[in-house]
Amino acid sequence: VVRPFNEVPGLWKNGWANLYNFWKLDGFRNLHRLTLQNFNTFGPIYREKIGSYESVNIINPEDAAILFKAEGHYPKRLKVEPWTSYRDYRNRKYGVLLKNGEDWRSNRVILNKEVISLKMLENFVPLLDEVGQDFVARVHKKIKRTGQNKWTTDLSQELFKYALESVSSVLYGERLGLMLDYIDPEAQHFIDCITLMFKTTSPMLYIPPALLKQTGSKVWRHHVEAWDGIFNHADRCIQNIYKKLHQDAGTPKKYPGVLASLLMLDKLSIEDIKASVTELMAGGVDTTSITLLWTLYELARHPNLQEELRAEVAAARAESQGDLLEMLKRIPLVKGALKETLRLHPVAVNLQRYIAEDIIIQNYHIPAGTLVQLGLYAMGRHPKVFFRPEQYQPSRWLRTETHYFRSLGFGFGPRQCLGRRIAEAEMQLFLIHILENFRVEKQQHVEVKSTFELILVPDKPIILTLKPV
Ligand code: HEM
Ligand code: 2DC
Repeated sequence: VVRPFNEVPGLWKNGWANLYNFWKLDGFRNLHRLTLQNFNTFGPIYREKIGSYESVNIINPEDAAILFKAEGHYPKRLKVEPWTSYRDYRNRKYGVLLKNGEDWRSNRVILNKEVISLKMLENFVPLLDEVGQDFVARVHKKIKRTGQNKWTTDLSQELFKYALESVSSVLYGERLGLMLDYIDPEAQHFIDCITLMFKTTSPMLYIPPALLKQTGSKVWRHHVEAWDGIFNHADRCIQNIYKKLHQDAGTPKKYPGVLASLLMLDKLSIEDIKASVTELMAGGVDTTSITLLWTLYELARHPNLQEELRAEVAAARAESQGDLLEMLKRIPLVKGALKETLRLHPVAVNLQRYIAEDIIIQNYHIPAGTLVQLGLYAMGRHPKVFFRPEQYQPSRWLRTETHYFRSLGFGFGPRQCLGRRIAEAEMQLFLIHILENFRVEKQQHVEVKSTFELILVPDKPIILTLKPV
């Protein structure tokens, strides 16, 4: 017999007391570990209330399947209030990230064709490959300058620039020039603003921003400054393309980028286009760069695996005879490595939906409208879901063991990550170029863990050494 919602285990009766405890445990930075602990305490389903943020949390792939079957026609995630508040405050439109209902769907359908359809990969890959080549050239130059035939560094800043250059080249069809020695201080400021925006979001997740605004809090002020920086720079990039499009009318010969395509298509209002392109630009920096940094870290810790990947890439290069799209079809282990990175170091600690209909999970009745969260970080490390979860093993994704609702790093269904194809191609091409050119080594034995800053980021700098192969 099905048990009622009120019997779901967990701490959900006193949200404000829970918020206080959460704060004492430094929960703002440990959300992923606290979630793991909660699953250990309460089992595969628990109910939670922190401040005014109420949720049901699940961990099993089979339960994830039930959740996503109940997401309805207009899948809705947790509303990240600091983000919507900023837009309301500055009178800016929501893009696809923050829209809901029919407004979201109609925008998303049009954006899907230009951003996530497989057809567009043909256009994106040559642009992204060029950025990858420039990254490699830049590293070779750095290595020369050290005079030691190697370069030891914290690559995160370089990867931020690589990611911004990549996503910009796809969005605008032209290069920003971030792989050069001199970089535009405005672009650097944009990068810093994104990091600050994420960092200032997490402390406000559980406290209504209206409250923070009233108290004139420092976090809210910094959050506003960060988004201002993001929007100002994106506005300039967008204006620049908009003007050019008017100057040289007529149909362009080569692919003009996502923004120009959307403008020419003329199906979304300019304000809607601007809002979503800004989100794509901002969403495309820390996500892929940090995933790549974790991947390099894992490759440095597993030299044999690194050689295996290098061999796969070499074979794929030879067999595809210059056809990059063909080459990307021949690197299953590289793709497995990226899945493995997202399993152990997911960008998003959880996926969540307000369910559209009643469901039964773990024999508990959960009413429509409830916020249900799948603990992605917890699932990736659960021994009942993944055999020897602590081991970084890209080959597990090639084997026949079930992958059913286990590879969810980009979310699921019509509301999944809009930047997924860009992110995947960008990361695969990066790894191809790195593996063809450098051996990646780590310095000493340092164990790096994750910190929650809305997305999961390394808790200390990752120092790596690159040597020409
Ligand atoms: C949404 C992960 C890169 C733009 C999401 C979601 C996840 C995610 C988990 C929520 C999906 C859901 O609720 O089902 C990632 C990961 C990335 C990545 C792991 C890289 C490793 C990117 C990039 C862009 C981007 C490069 C932009 C080019 C977006 C946008 C949404 C989104 C706009 C909101 C889509 C909507 O609400 O309709 N991403 N992302 N992401 N991501 Fe990404
Ligand atoms: C963070 O409890 C933890 O892709 C919260 O590219 C629930 C939550 C809600 C929304 C998630 C967020 C978490 C993590 C970061 C995500 C975000 C939705 C989109 C965003 C997953 C899991 C991200 C990084 C986007 C960011 C786009 C940019 C314009 C801000």
